[in-house]
Order: sequence, then structure tokens, then C-alpha cells
Amino acid sequence: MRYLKTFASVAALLPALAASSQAAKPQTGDAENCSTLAGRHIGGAEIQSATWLADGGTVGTTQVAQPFCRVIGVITPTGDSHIGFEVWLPPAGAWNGNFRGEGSGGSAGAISPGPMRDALAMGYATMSTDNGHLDGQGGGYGLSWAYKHPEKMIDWAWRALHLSTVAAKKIVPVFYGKPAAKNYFISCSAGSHHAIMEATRFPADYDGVLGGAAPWKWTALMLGHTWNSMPAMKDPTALTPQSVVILNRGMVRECDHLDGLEDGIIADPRRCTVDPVKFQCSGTDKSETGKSECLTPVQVEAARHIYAGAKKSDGTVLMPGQVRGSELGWYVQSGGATPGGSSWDFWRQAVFQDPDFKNVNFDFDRDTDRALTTKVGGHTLTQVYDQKVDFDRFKARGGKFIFFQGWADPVITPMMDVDFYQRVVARYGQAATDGFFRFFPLAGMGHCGGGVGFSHIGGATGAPIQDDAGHDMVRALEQWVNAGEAPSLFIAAHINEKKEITATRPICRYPLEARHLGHGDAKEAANFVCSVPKPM
Ligand SMILES: [Ca+2]
Repeated sequence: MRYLKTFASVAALLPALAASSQAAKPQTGDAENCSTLAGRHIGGAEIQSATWLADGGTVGTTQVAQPFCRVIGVITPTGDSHIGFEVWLPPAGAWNGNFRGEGSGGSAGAISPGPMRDALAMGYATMSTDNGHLDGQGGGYGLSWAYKHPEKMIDWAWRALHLSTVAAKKIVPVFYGKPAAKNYFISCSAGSHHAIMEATRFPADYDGVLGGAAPWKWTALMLGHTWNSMPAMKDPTALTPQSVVILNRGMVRECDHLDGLEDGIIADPRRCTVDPVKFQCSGTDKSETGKSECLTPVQVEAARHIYAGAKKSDGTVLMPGQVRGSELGWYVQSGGATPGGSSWDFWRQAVFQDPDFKNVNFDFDRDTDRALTTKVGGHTLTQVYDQKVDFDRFKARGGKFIFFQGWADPVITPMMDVDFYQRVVARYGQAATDGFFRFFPLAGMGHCGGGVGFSHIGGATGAPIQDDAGHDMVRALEQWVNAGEAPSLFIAAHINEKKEITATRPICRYPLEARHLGHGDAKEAANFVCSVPKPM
């Protein structure tokens, strides 16, 4: 089988995707059916507005080309709750008969119009929630909304998405006269925290779930982010825009070949265990601005600390370390003015309820125990935020889960998701796991997409290079749910800044990995096979 030898650009493929759903003209009655939703109470929600947009419209900065009914609702399960959500309904004649919920990112308090637009273009009725708070500050990282609002923390952790899903699924039949045939959830990052919450706690909500870079144990992720940012909080020279580039170049130079192919990508970073001291300056070349690329002793120690992962002083592992090959994103994630991503505000605003607490003073023995036993609305932080590996009910009712992760993710270490997958296999056995839960790690991909490696297999990873189940995880999920045909590989692509496809590569089902045949162009997916990796 040959794959995609020549591509003009991904952008050229997109109009074809959109055209099929645009072809159906709005039927008489769509506008009326939409307007009658306004003011009603449906599925536990109050519908604040319902507007028929015959020519599409612009939501935030997202332009929507299709006509749709824009429903805005609110749910208030507690006196402290205000869960905002939107449901977008395509015309009855363009509806594919299914419903799709969209995940969010970070601790974001906003609906996600981009994924909703994409779902609408595929014919879905779609929903996105603000997770129970509005917060446009900090790029989704600000948590001032959590201070003195424990019920809002519970809303964010699991309640908002569940209740928004329940309400949206009740709105669908009011508009179309029948419920959705199948229900899907599409997500990455924090959205996949919610994806796992849904599949494990509320398995009837969704038939098919796509989740990636999943922080399945949110408290561990926050501990890890604080751990990773500790060197830069103590000494700003420990992590700089230059030092992470030097570190990354060194690791790629040392480890690229370990996967059997020198292509600039560390395909599985578990093979790479190089001590960063190898790149430390010596002799007269003492700084990163010196003649050769090298690291200061402080930068070497910072790198060792971040690769090692968060631990207590007795060696108890709190969070796996970052992998070699992920360094380019470290400065943004763990350095700069607000290091530590979502963890920057998490301890002071949400957990300790002490706005004066400084992360640089976080004690991984004392403060870890104090945090994990903190009560949130009568439950411990762990009970509210962390997941159990229990898909029993989801699996029993035929649910399907496609799980993916970038091997070069600088935000959520891929080792967290490998750990999760291994726990699923330990609970159900390999054969039963393959029947409902499949894992696809992407060589060289960053956080949810991008990076030096391969992505563009749908969802957050970017538009696929072909609209079919062999290239798009969303299409594969539909096929798995509807026809029982499980995905075994995807053809991913690297796409450059000019939107040109520079290489394709199979993304194999874990634990298989793509191996070059030893002949033929290594930029062509057709010259690879999925095979059992050599022992590491
Ligand atoms: Ca390589």
C-alpha cells in the first residue's frame, strides 16, 4: 500500500471536508425550532438564548461558515455554581445524526468555538462548556476563581462537563425530534482529564472518546509542574530560552540513531538516558554565549532534576520525569514569569486557600501530604481531582476509547500516559484492552500537536491529510463505535510552516512502533512497518 506521495497542502484538502456538509440546505423549520428553545428549562439547564444563524457567524475569533442554531445555557447545581455551556446545532438536513462534546485546555473557563466549528463542519450537533467559571486571564492557567469556591473546583474537576453533556443531549431531540444515535467526546490535555472522568464515572454519557496527553492524576501533574519549575524559580539562569535549545540539540545528536533511523527524531525517548553533564561547559568556555554550545553546572543540575521527576525525599515517586527530546518547550512551561503552567496558581488559590503561598517554598514531603488530604467540599483533593482506572461500565456498554500522546510532549510527560495505559492493561489484560482502549503515541509530537515529529491525525493533533479512518482518529472512532472495526495504525504527517507535507509516517498501536524497511525513502509512510520494538 502506497501512501500519499505528493501533497499540495493540507489547506487544499479542507474545502472538500467542509463542502459535503454545506451542501445540505437549511430546511424550513430550523429557525423556528431554534427560537422555541430560548427561555426553556431542559435537562437541568436554563436556556438563556437560542439564535438561528442562517449565514453562520463569528464566535470569539472563530468564523463559522455553516448555518446553525446557537444555544447558550447555564446550569447551577449548587449555590456557588455557574456552569455556562453552548450547543451548536446544524440544520436538520445537514445533521449527521450524532452528538459530540468538545474538551477544553488548561484550567480554561471558556467554551471552545474552534473544535465546535470543526464538529459542525462534520455534521455533528456539538457542545462545549466553560467548566463552571469564566477566566480569560493567564491563558487558562489563572485560578483566582477557585479561591473560596470549593464547589467551583468540583464543577471544574468533573461536574460541569457531565451536567453540560446531560443537558446538551436532552436539547438535541427537542430540536431534531429524535436523540443522537451516537455520542462522542473529542479532547486533549485537560480535556482528556475530563474525558477519563466521563468514561469512568458517567459511562453512559459517551459511546466513543478521543483523549490525548491525558493528566489522569491531576494532583500528580500539579506536583510535577511545580517540581519542574523549581530550578528556574530558585535561579532564573537554570532554564533559559538558549539552554533548552542547547540541551535539545545535544540529546537529539546523541539519541536520534537509537531508534534505528537518523531523522532528527527521538522516536521512543525511553531509549535515551544520556546524562546532561555531557553538554556542560569545560575549560575556558564557561557560558552558553561562549563559542561552543554548552551548559552551565546550574543548567545541568536543572535538567537532571526535570528528567528525574518529582519525588519525596524517601524516593516515593510523585510524578514521572520529562523525557529527552521534549526540552524545546521547557522554558515556556517551567521558566519565565509564571513557571509551572496550571500549578502556578493551583496550590495558593485552589488548594491551600492562601494567596501568599509561594511555589518556590513548596516542600515535597510536608506540602504534598498537606495538599492531597485537603478537603474540597467535603472530599479530599485526591477524591475530587484524580481518576481510578475503572472502565468496567464503559467497557460493558460497548464504549470505545482512542488514547494518544506525543513522545516529545514538554507539558505532560508521555510517561504519565504510558503508565495509565499499562494500568488499563493490568486491569483488563491485553486482549480485552484492545477491544475497547487503544493507545497511539506519536514520534516527536509535542503537547497535543506540533513538534519536530509527526501529527495531523485529527482532533487536537491537526487536520488529517485524508478524511478517512486510516488518517483521522475522529473517523476511526466513528468506525469503531458504529462498525466495530478497531484502528490499528494512522498515517501521520509532518507539516512545515508553509503548510507543506514534508514526510509521512505510520503511527502504530502501542507497544508496536514504526520501523523503516531499510530501503526506500524514510519520508514515506509506505516504507515503514509496525513491528515489535527491540528490547531497550
Ligand atoms: Ca531517530
